[in-house]
Amino acid sequence: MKQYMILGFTACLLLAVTSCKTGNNSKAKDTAEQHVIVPEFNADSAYNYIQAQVDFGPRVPNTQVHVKCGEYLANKLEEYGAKVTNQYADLLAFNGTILKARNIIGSYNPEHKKRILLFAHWDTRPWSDNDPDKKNHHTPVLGANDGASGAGVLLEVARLINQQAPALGIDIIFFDAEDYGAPQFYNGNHKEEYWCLGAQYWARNPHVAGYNARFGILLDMVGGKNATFYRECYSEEYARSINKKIWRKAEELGYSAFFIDERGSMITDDHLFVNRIARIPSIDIIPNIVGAKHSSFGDFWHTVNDDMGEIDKNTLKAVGQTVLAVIYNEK
Ligand code: AHN
Ligand code: ZN
Repeated sequence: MKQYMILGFTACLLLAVTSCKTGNNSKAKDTAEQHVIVPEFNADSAYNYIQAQVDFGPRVPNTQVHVKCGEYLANKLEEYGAKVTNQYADLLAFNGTILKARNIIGSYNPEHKKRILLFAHWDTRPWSDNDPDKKNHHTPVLGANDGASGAGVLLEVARLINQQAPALGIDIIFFDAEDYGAPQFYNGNHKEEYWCLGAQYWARNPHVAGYNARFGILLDMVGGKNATFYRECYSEEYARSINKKIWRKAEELGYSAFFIDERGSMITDDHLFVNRIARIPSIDIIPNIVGAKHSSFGDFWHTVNDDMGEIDKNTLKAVGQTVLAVIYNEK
């Protein structure tokens, strides 16, 4: 009897200790969840990655400059500890041209089942066909904002992930041949599907069989002066909760002047094909400039003025820091 009493007492004590321990643990976990350490996005660093791409010249597919810049981007991802996969493909453009395309994929923690996909296009447009001056229409776009900005911000994200890993696996994809859609001066038949050729190729042929991610974020033209980002409408259709997460985080961080929590327009962009073909809920951070004269993306768009003068470090910081905060807060 006495033995049983001692046994019972010990069991209670053990239970008390165990439950007490659990209590402490979950409290510690709660606190940890509230105070995830998010790295500081360095806008000077992102700016330099943009400058480096622009310094090559226009990154138009089937040119030497394009090949060289592709090497630069892949090497940087590798330098920052990503497992790099190059996807080479011959893609058919609207006019019958075969584009020697290269999607560049950098994976962090590739074995992890829970993943986030971050992407941007890295090619630039062969024509400044939205330039107010017709004589510029056949000049390639330099693409400081339209091309280099997204890749520049993501290279900075890569540098930071290499220093401190987030809880989830991350894939950074630089898509090629986004900006080879038929120019405004083209009179032949063409379809919307001639934009975003690299993303379409990857969505049909992911670098890992059966690839999936919790969500995707596309960064397109994220470096402009006085940029405002509205919730893009395909993103709302396919991934409203991700839009919500990002715009809420931006507000929390004090970036409401950049991230306007209202619906914008519907843009055919790389994320549309990642949503429709790869079925990964993905959103597009893309400018919507109210009152711009020549384009809702801003008056630099597809003109000879898309140069470093268009880039503002404050915009890079707002976008980069928001994206970082979102990915480091995923569990
Ligand atoms: C269209 O204009 C149909 N889509 C915009 C996609 C784009 C072009 N992003 C950058 N350049
Ligand atoms: Zn473009």
